[in-house]
Amino acid sequence: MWRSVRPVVIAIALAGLVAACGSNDDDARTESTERQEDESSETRAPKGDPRGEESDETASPVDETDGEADTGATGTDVPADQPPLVVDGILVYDYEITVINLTQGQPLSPPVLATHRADVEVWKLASPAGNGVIQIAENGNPGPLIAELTERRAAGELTDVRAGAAPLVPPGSPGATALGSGPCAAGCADRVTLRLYAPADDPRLSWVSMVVCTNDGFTGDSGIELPTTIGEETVIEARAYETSTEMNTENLADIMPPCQGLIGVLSPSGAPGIAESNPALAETGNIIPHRGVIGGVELDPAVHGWAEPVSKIIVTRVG
Ligand SMILES: [Ca+2]
Ligand SMILES: [Ca+2]
Repeated sequence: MWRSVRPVVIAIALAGLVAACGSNDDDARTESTERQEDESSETRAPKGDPRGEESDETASPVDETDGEADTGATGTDVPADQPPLVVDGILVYDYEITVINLTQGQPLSPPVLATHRADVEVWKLASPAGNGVIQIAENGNPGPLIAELTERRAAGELTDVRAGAAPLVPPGSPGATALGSGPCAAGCADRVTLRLYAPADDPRLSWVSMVVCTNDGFTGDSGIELPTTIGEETVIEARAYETSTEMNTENLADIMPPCQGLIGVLSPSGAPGIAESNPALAETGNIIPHRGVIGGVELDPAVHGWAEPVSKIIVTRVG
């Protein structure tokens, strides 16, 4: 059900996802990148978007001496004389970003991405996580973070906000094949490609995705630099972290339900799992490198464990 980038829909859909094991929602599958592009375009850059209905003739004047948007077009089909992209009065670059799950036994929740300037922060290692990041790390729920980032974007703090629509699952896992119902009814992929604008002046990306078969694990990047050369493919790997807000019980009863079906390891007790924070399991701490799956309870290090990195993104500036 992680199929729309619209926050409200996602929040509602996630609740449905929990119960989706028994549903017959034929439409609940990972849709194509094309569909994600179509749907997500509703939420982005409504004004002055050169790719939108308004032409770039409405764009603000650009300091050509500082801009790189119309230069350096080597090894790409972007014309060298392409006009600068200006969104909401800011010179931007256009990026294609593919997020890939590198694990063998962990689904990743639909990733949430935001682009921004270097002085903006979405999350930070060794600092407490905000509620939006916590809701992803504990419950795989992207809605609160999308809402938070969308609000910050409206205030001019962020340049673009995008989200995947389905879990990213290891190739060959049950989630990658037809499950008949749930978020991967027709099979999920290990990757998703999204398009984002980023500020041309020191473009940065932050993103977050839950490592689903954990208590409060996630992967992503915080304020990484994006490449500025058009057409050049850049690969950036990411490790697993935890928000230190939920104890690592490694009990499937405490872990969000899609974990079991997507990976194919069911709770011995038949517990469905839970996609809400449990106060009894709360802990207080900072974002730290994830301590990994220890084993001895219900998560199996041989199945759910991982080697770092757990994810990577492939970034290409396309305009
Ligand atoms: Ca949890
Ligand atoms: Ca923890």
